[in-house]
Amino acid sequence: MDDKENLPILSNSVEQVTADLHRHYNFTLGRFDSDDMNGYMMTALALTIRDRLMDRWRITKLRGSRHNVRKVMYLSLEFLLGRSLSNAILNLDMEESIRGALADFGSKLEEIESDEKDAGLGNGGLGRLAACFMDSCATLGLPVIGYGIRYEYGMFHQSFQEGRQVEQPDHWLIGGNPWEIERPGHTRRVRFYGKTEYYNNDSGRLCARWINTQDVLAVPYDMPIPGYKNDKVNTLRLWKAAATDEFNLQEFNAGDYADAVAEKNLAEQITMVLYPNDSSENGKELRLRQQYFLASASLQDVIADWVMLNGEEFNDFDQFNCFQLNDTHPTLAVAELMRLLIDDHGIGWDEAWRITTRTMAYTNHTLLPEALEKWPVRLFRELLPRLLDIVFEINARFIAEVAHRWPGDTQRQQRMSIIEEGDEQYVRMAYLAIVGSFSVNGVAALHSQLLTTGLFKDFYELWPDKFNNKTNGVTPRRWLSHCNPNLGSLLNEAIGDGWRTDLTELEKLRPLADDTEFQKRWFDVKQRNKLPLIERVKDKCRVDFSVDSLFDVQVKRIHEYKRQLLNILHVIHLYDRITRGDTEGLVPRSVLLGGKAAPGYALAKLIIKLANNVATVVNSDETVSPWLKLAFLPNYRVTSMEVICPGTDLSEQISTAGKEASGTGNMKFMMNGALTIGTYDGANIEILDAVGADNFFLFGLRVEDIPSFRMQHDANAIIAEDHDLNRVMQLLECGHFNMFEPGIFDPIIQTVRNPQDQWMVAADFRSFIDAQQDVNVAYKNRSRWVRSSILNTAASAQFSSDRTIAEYARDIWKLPL
Ligand code: 26W
Repeated sequence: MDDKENLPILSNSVEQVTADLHRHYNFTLGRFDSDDMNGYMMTALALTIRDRLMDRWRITKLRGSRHNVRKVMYLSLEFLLGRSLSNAILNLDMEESIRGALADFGSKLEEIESDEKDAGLGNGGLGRLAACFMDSCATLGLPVIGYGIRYEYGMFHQSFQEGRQVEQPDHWLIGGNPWEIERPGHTRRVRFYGKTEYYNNDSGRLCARWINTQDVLAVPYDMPIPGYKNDKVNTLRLWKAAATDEFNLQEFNAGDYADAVAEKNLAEQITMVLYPNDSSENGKELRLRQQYFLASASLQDVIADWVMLNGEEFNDFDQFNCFQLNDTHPTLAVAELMRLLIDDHGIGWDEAWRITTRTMAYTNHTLLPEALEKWPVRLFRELLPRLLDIVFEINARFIAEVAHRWPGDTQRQQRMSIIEEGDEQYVRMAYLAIVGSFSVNGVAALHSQLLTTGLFKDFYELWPDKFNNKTNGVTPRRWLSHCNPNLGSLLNEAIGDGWRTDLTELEKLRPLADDTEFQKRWFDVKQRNKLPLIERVKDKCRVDFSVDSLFDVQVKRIHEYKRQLLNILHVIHLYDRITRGDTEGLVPRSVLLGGKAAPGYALAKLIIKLANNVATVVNSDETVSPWLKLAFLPNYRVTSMEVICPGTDLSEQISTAGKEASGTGNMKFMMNGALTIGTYDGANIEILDAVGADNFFLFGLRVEDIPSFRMQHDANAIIAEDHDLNRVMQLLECGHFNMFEPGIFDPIIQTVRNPQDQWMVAADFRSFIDAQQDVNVAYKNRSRWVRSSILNTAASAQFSSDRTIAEYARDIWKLPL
């Protein structure tokens, strides 16, 4: 076996790369001329790089599939990969040879890279985190396999019509995906509907089987995940749904051949589209089907490999396998593993439960009650009858355990039950995940603490040792090396290049923070990084940002708790000051917003409309525009952030305290030298601790202040007493930003004035404005600002996903590093 692991790896010489590029362009793709070259060139280049991944991939797989290697499966409904080309070039260290080869075609690497579509198989933070984790696992050489869904349509494309969001389908696979390898030989069969039948097996034991099912095939497509310059390539396996061949035989026989074939669509619908909700569950059956499809196909895949190596001996399955559940979305894996072990492999309940609860681990990503998944029992029973039996049995045994621990406390039993009772019964997915897992983690210190004192308090009392924190991180390869080459070169000159794999090396910047010469070079890099961002904003928004202004940026999904509205109120306040001639102490600012609203979230969409209307008024007023510009960048995605974060001065992380589980954009900005204006929430707290209060603009209520503040204050009184806020509300209420669209912003005005406003917009306004004033003061003192910027990058090491993954490996996965 060993010599197979040392096959020659293809050469990276310019000559060899040029030859491969020609071969793929002319032969693989059948291109004879150079018209319309770029799209094809991108594919040819991807295939040339993929060739070099293949040997490394095969060897990594070979080593990972030996019977004595413990491995982890990262189960996620979302992997927000963005582009792969530039990442692969960086990780394989191929830039020089590729530039050389492309020169032969008269092509530029940057142009070719821009032809690659984003793989937008995720909504936002949770999906992008999964992608950063995959990069870190490969770079740390850990045997971690990603399992997800190959959505035909990813996150929708956003554009604006009269300032309103318009959604268009994202058919990202059109033109082909050069990275994926279809593996039909590993197809699995996933069952739906039907019913449970009980029977006595040969030894007279009562057994269950799931019969009369309607089956769907799961076909895997593998994407290579290269580690950084370490010859490791991990696998992301994405499942596509396909119809079985025995579909609708009756119709076939009745002569309805065409209709029967058309019915294939029903099966194939499962993987057609990513649900674009990132904070509220809409209870659609198709979503439940997606979840089961992923869980079942992935578990069957792992078990098939296990049986091949170990036969029907599952005793130490848990010693070699661990499943990390990315939020509750893949939680059916708990019940599905029970079903596979019991029904298909003849294992008894107790042993199956021991194995399951030692292999599953669950990560929670949100405290918002409306985002907690629960499925109607009625729907569950129809779609997955055998799984529901198992969930009921898990719950019965669990409730017995609770009753044993707290005798007579029936209220607690009801509170903790996996089944929510009421007019309609529901399965509470988070509770199923907790009961079925040996580890439950939150994604930042505050968030993990709020889980144990709030949402999951009862469970924490029962099993304190299950709960732990793993603060999120982001990959420094994409979010520093790749996206900010200007800063990368400066870092290399100043502290050497060890930071690329060991981000703690950035600490070496600290002594340079006061060096005037170094400050000047740092500032120059930031100014240079603003230029491509200025270009993009001009191209997409028709707004001119000045390179000499402060770049103030908030990009993320649009949600009330993230408070884009508070940001807009600040812009209106600045507009009001400037039009009154009160520019004392101001610095010229360019405010950039970006992000998608869930298509069904009316208020979030209205916030986009408001931002666009305010932008039109602000940008067209000649007295205002030297001081203030506002732009809303359409179709914000991974690739946009790669241009945005290097050029940003000020990062807006202004969620209502206790609502943002972690945030990861905050980390990308910090790493690239932006200062944060933020609330005491999520990972902001850890960023503040790392960088120090002098280098962070903290404002707003804290979680513990909110309940008592609510009792004593109401939004209307706050507005009446705050002169500035009062003027802002007047501008909104008199229709200044919607002259020809009377009343359209009333719902927004009502939320700000609502005494029950959950998001505390009016309550935090004054504190926010004051912190923004501190920003102005700080930015005027260039040396002070640049010093802070350097210190932010210097302190960002702990927000590398390499650190996060090392902690998962050590504490949860028990993988040797
Ligand atoms: C069921 C609908 C749905 C879909 C997605 C509900 C909730 C989600 C996600 C949990 C939302 C999400 O992306 N959460 C974000 O996860 C990031 C990674 O941990 C955190 O940094 C963000 O704070 C958190 O909002």
